[in-house]
Amino acid sequence: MWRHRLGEIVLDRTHVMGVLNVTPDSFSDGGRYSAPEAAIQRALDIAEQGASILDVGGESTRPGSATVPADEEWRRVDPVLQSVVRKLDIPISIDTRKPEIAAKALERGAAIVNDVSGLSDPRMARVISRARAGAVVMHMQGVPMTMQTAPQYADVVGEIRDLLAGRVKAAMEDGVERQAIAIDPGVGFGKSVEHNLAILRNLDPIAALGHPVVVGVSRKSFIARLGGGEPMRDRLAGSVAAATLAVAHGAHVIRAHDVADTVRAMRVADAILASRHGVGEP
Ligand code: HH2
Repeated sequence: MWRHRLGEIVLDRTHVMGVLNVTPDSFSDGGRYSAPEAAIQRALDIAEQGASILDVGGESTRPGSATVPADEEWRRVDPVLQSVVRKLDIPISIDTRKPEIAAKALERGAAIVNDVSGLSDPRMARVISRARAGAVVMHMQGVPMTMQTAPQYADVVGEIRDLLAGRVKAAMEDGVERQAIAIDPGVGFGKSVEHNLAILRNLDPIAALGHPVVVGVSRKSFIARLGGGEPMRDRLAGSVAAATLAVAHGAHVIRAHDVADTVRAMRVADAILASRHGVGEP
């Protein structure tokens, strides 16, 4: 169970978190949903296609990106939050690193804070605890502007696990409830292709921390690096392959752009995993 400001998500199947970037420059859908009407229609489509969470973001964190001033970030996400909050029956997560954006989004009706910096601003955990919101605590090495320059780890999975465990402990000391905290290894955030592969085939120690595990692989550049260098629109198959293996190793929530297809794929993955002790197996 993952508790958030408006209820809870039961982890009896794999959930899909649908991505809505209200940014001019996100790596895969930048500029498509900058107009509020387009963003609002996209939000409704994401819910209709079976997502369990709508993830709204107003700042790109793609490699090489710079931070966006808070007033600009709020100007992007506020119209979407205002219009969709009452129309959706799924919780909204706000994808932000800024406590002031998180606080205002929660006031508007968001239920979860998705922080790719892993609550690195000490004020963020207090914003979450005060609102009794859910949280995604993600691992990132460095900052987006430079994180892909030369990521280094002696033991990538162990270091991610230890950092996440520390951030979770600190958040709980600031009053965030244990059941409200999901964790995310941060695929592609200060990681080489080899680091991403190590995470996806060995997610189990991170899942063993006992929190819901969110994984975002959708359309990321490592998918194209491993495939045939395919453009953004052709990365669904590779994204689903990576998501499926993440689920087999303990992921509970898959963050995805292609919601309908990812939901369908996860139903099949769930059915196979649920039958693990079935016919033909000792
Ligand atoms: N990845 C991105 C953004 N937010 N949040 C979580 N919890 N996990 C992720 O893997 C993750 C995330 C990057 O993808 P996207 O939002 O499509 O791009 P951009 O940062 O350019 O807006």
